[in-house]
Amino acid sequence: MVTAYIGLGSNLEDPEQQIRNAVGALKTIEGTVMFSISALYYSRPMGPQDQPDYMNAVARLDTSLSAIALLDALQKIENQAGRVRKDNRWGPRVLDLDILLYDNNVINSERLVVPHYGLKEREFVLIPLNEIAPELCLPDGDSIENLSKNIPSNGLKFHSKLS
Ligand code: PH2
Ligand code: MG
Ligand code: MG
Repeated sequence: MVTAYIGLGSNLEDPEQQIRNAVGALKTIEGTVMFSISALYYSRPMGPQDQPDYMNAVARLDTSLSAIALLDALQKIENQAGRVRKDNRWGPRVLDLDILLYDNNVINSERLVVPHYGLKEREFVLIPLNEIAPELCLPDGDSIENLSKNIPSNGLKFHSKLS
């Protein structure tokens, strides 16, 4: 089994419900158990500002799937939520499920880059990740606790617990 951390995000079509539905869907991925899930957090959009605020969370999955098989499963859940893939980098989306970490693996393939390239700069990833895995270190040795302590605040707000 591998431990993977997944970033969840939504800013369209009832984001809180989207994240709750996605959590339910993550639990049904074959060969995978959800070990933990952070609280829900509101965050201001990173990127274009003319889009709604986001709801974000981070989940820990323990999985026997390869990284690419896990990516396929996550994209299937995004598609089932009605996600339309267009060329809108950092634009609004119904559901975004990103592989943040896959054990200590470093992956640089065309479809998948792990650790997620934005992990260290994103308050809406580091704070929920630190909530569920404060002892975690990245493959390069940086500690999540230190990174989350030092991340500039961009108004991330606790919304509610999920379970
Ligand atoms: N995701 C994006 C772009 N901007 N901003 C916030 N606050 N949260 C996100 O999850 C997010 C974003 C594209 O994936
Ligand atoms: Mg993303
Ligand atoms: Mg994504």
